[in-house]
Amino acid sequence: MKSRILSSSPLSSFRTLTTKARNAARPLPRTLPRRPANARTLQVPSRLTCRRLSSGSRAGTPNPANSDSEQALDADGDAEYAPSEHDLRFGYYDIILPSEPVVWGTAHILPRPVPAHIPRPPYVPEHFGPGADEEMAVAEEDAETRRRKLVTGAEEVGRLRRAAQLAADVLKFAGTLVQAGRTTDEIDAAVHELVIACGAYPSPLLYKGFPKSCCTSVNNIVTHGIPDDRPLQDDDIVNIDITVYLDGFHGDTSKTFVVGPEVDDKGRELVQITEAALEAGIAACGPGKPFKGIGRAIHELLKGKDYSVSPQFSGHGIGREFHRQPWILHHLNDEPGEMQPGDCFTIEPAIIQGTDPHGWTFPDGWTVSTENCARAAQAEHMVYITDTGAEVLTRPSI
Ligand SMILES: [Co+2]
Repeated sequence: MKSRILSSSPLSSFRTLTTKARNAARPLPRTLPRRPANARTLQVPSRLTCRRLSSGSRAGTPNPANSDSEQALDADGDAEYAPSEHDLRFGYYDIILPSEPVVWGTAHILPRPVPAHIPRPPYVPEHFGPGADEEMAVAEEDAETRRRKLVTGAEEVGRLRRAAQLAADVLKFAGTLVQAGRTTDEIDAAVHELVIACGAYPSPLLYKGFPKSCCTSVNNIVTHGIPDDRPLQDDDIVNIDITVYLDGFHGDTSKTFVVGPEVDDKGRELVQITEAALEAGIAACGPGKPFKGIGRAIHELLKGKDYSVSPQFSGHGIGREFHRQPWILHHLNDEPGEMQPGDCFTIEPAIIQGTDPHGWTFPDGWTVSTENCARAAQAEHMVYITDTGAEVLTRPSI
């Protein structure tokens, strides 16, 4: 087991205790960001600090205080490190941490341009592109647009279906791009091009300021990872979350991909149980069925297993709005409400290794990691309630 020491930053001692340190430092932003004067101090969640200190005090593990010692390095600059049983609990994988130096927000990331003829959802300004700055305030959806609404009538349902189908097909395409050595930003660029070529708008782009056209969440990232220049590795898992806005409707779906042959059994099992959790949630859907049945079904599936479901993120109603009621909780809950024909919503459980589902948000304001750096996977489909059952709109057609 090798652990590469990257720098003498405050995080380097933590890195030496990860089961597998990153092979390369995350890249610096292309342009120098503005950041607050106190931006040099990264707030590492307390649990990480605890783990770092307690692990370091055990025999056989490196002492964080010595982690920058040259003596620990071999000819390649790698440090030999035998992981403890505690560290192996979640398997072998890279832990994704915020880029260094720490950058607050996403103002330094330029959005890819979208041709003027592509209709934008209402939250996106009519004109944007390179050179746009913070003054390009993004209009937030108001409470009215978040109301629960039904999608009925052949015309509307047809549009909803086409948006969902496009999202599914784009996700499938994105999956074919997942391979070691390719960066998530390259995947984002290809997704962006395809969505536009299909006459649609990539919904995440500038949604509340999100700077990319899809979300890519690697290993310990629970959700909302921002595509970047880190090359995927053979032992990564990566969730790609695609949403498109086509003909006035959003289509939203995601899946976690196993990047290469080096992904360990624990990673593969996590991906499988996440798919199973999504299917369990779908099976609980139908006209007259309670929304809380979705959370119960996922709870039953995970009961007694060493996994937990993130209570931090919910599924959502979808249609002309990206996110609206009903909010779909994936954990055990007692929310009122029943599904009715015309309801369309996502189910998108994020499943986490171990029994601690706490997450923390990176300084970019979007990326959410597990607090203890356990891996997380997510899978998402759009479900449409008909008179007789529940239809999944985001199965790929090709
Ligand atoms: Co969603």
